[in-house]
Amino acid sequence: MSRPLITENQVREALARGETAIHVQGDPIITPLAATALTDNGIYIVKTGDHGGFAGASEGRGELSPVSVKGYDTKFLLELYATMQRIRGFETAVGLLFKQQRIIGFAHLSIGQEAVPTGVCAALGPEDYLTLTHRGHGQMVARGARLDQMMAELYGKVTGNCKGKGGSVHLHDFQLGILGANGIIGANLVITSGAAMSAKMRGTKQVAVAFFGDGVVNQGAFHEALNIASVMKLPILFVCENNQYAVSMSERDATAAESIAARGRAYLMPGVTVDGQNALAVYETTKTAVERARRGEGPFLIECMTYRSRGHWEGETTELRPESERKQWQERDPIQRLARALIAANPATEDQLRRISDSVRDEVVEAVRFAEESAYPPLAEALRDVWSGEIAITQ
Ligand SMILES: Cc1ncc(C[n+]2csc(CCOP(=O)(O)OP(=O)(O)O)c2C)c(N)n1
Ligand SMILES: [Mg+2]
Repeated sequence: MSRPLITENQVREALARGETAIHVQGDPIITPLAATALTDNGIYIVKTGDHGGFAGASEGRGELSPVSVKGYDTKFLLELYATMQRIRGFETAVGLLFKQQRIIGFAHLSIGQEAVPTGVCAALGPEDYLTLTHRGHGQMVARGARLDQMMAELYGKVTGNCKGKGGSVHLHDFQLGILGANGIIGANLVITSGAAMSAKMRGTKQVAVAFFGDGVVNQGAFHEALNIASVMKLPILFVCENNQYAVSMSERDATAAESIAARGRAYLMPGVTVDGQNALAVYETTKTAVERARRGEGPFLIECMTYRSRGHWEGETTELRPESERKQWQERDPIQRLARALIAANPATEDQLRRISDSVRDEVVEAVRFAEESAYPPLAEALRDVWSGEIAITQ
């Protein structure tokens, strides 16, 4: 097959149509003038063959895929819907409680990104491992963690996951295989490689999943983790929640790559971009990646295109992202998209969906009550379970 040619004219035409990518089949020849125009205007070349072939994969970055509920069990679909609502309900409450200073410290919310952890966790088995980011509430909830324990941790109460001493960025649940959220971005990737290596050595068929943000992919830890995973064919899934910003730095301005998925392919593993506002697309790709890893065929990188609707952290007062962009992504709300598909194809009624949201609201209210009524850890416990020498504490 002859290689496609990309000329400067094609780039100008794509630009005039307001497109951000040119799709080609195979490996293109790019003329020097076209190369300059691509770089100057931030237009990507997307090789369709690279992305195709995997369930759920989308052709370009930021493009929506149809939310098609046909062929799925209704119970499964309603579970996905309930999980996304549970994440949204929990985090909406956290945002309010933060404003009221009931919760202090840091809280990074993932409102708008719920389809990613929901789709990923639906494809995992109970024995699998996960490591989470600083924006990890959704990942905890999607895995089935207790809302009351999480809320208590955010309140700094003794009934929390870290006995009130870790807060939002140190959530974990070993019984659910959640090896921990991590405040050091990128650090969880190498920990996940270790977990996957252990599973491989023990022959357990477990898979380890590392969630990470787009802000991680230019760090050494990212490259170390991908390289060793590929060299040793580790059963690991690298799941990028590409919400397009690291604090206020746009991913396009920070990363010299056609896509983050391409970084996976550079390390000789499949790298696929998925519509991260579609829980079913995320689920399908994850399922393929999990099956492949369990067969011993090694790692997989899934780049989920999404957007956070809040600031980097609660308490951030500036908003540097364009209003039009925020509005565009609000219209791609993953919960609304699934709700519309469920109602249109008829496996659920509006009433049924409302009952689910009501019951989630009750769960969140109960979690807040639990946290409010729990005690703070006693002073004598302050240095227990933490990295410290023996120091006597006096009141
Ligand atoms: C090693 C390290 N460098 C810098 C920081 C400060 N920091 C915290 S979150 C963040 C941005 C992370 O962006 P991204 O990975 O895209 O995740 P997102 O916040 O968008 O979910 C930075 C730079 C950190 N926690 N760790
Ligand atoms: Mg980000």
